[in-house]
Amino acid sequence: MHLKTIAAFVAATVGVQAQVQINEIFINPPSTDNGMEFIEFKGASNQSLTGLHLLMIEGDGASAGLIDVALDLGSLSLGSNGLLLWRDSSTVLSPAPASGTAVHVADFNPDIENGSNTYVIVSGFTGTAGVTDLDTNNDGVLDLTPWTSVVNAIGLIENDGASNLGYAVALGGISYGPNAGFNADALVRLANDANILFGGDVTGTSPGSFPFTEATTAFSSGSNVFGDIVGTAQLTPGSENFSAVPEPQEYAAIAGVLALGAAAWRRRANRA
Ligand SMILES: [Ca+2]
Ligand SMILES: [Ca+2]
Ligand SMILES: [Ca+2]
Ligand SMILES: [Ca+2]
Repeated sequence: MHLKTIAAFVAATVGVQAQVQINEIFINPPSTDNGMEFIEFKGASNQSLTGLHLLMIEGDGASAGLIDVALDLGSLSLGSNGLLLWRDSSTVLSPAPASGTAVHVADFNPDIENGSNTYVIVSGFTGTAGVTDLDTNNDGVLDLTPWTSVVNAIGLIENDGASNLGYAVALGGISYGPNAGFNADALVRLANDANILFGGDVTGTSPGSFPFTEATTAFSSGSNVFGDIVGTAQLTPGSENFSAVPEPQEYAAIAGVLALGAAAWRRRANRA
């Protein structure tokens, strides 16, 4: 096959939609949800979301597996900067979305549910929100998959001790929690590592800003802590997320610098 043909074949097979991610979600704003909840999507510049839905799958107790919400993304596109912000109100936001971001305003009805939930982008969805139960026996394993393919998935599992199920990992995504200290108000993919889902509690009132407040915020794939970003990291509805490095890696980097310094000192000492 000619190289150009291979490239076209790969593009057609993979599809640009494979790149769309749930980049940030404000699940549980302080006080009332209205005017503050949002979901941010990230992908290619001006990418069409034709054929895609965002599903919110219940993870709590006897309702586990129920598709609570199915947002039809089909008429939407990402902005020139690859971001789409779906928010529930047109009120002012601070910080304001980036100029290249596509902004879609439509209330979440119901509001984005707090608690254990899986958020997944699928193509070819054929289920019914409020009706279709994907986990008929509530064992954490999906029994139905009424879609053609899964594009992206994240999940939050809360720490209330009751039955809390998540489906994100089984769908190829990442799951956050449970965290012993708190249930995250918001989830953010780090700008410097999209495989790290950062979560924490935030403070603030409409129109923002919404800085993270927890000193013990952790990420999904381990017990790493980001205490040093508290006070600087905040939600970025419609603009690029913040970057952060988990503290164990910072310690490793510091240890590396110290080792280099010690080696240099030894070299100097040896010359003396
Ligand atoms: Ca909410
Ligand atoms: Ca099941
Ligand atoms: Ca069920
Ligand atoms: Ca953002």
